[in-house]
Amino acid sequence: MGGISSCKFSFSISRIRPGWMEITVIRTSALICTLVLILFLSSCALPGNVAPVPDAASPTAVSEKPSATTDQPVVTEAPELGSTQISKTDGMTLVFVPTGNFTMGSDSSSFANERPAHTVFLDSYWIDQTEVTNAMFSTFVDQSGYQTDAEKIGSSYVYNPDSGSSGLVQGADWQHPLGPDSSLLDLNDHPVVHVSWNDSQAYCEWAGRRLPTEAEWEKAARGTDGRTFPWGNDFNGTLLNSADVNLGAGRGNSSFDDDFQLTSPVGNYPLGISPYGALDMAGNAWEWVNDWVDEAYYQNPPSSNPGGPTSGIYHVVRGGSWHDPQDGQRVTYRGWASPDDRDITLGFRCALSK
Ligand SMILES: [Ca+2]
Ligand SMILES: [Ca+2]
Repeated sequence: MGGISSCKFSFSISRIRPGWMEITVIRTSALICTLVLILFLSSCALPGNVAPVPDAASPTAVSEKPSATTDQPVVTEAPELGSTQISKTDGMTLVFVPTGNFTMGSDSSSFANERPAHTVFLDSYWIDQTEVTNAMFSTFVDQSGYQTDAEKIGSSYVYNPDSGSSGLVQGADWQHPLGPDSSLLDLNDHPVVHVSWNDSQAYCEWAGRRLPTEAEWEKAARGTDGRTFPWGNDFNGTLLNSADVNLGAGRGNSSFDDDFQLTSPVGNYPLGISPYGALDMAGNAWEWVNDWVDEAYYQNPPSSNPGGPTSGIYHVVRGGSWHDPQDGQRVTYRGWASPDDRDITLGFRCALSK
């Protein structure tokens, strides 16, 4: 696929395209859950902070719940809504998504690839609270010697705020997000970008996790009440990093100021939290999921734990980015890209079955 310049929908920076896909319908006391999660998460891990990498003595993957009386974590036997754990490998906080049905897709979407809405059952799982950061990816590369596709190919797609267009830049990669003269200075807690599906898969495997399926991604973003955005049904440009007044070239939505032109620190918008406590599910970086693209599969998927098509040409990307306006930030919106595609909007998060 081509790069940013060849996208098929006007607001995407990359070859990410809108799609075809499924729906989610959720019901829950989502508002109450969200408020509880906000209070809990704001007391421990989130806003704008990357969870520190624990030392060797730190427990791994401990299911924790906040205590009503002491605010101290209490170990529970069985994880439940609100449970978190911290990866010993990369320090990522994971949030728990309980077993059950949700509604995937949207009958009201103008994009055929999001239709029809259908009920999907998923076993419980964990998903990263935020996108994987540059600091985390640096640890991965330091320990593994991994070289990304952008580094092997020698280029990636970068956005030019002055022109509002994007193009292939020689020497652009995850360590040089704006080109060879740029660096990760002050970007340690921003999502790693310029990473391909191949790179994302390799990271998650190193971390002892895996890429989420498309269904897992959507449930984690949406919960069970069929909402349009992680926080509810109405768009609010202060709850995420999207194409706001800072985007440049008059291309963003001047009604909102989210403080960032490009990526923002992960977890920077705690009020944009999903029903399960995940952040940046809308905006900041696009996120690779494991699934290949296959419209027939989407329109007639297994009703239980769909693992995605067995083969394909493109992989699905979800959630929109700092470069995309409101419509691309919907939880049902589907983009796609080739496994080695990469650009300054593309990142990922991982998931864990148990
Ligand atoms: Ca922005
Ligand atoms: Ca995101």
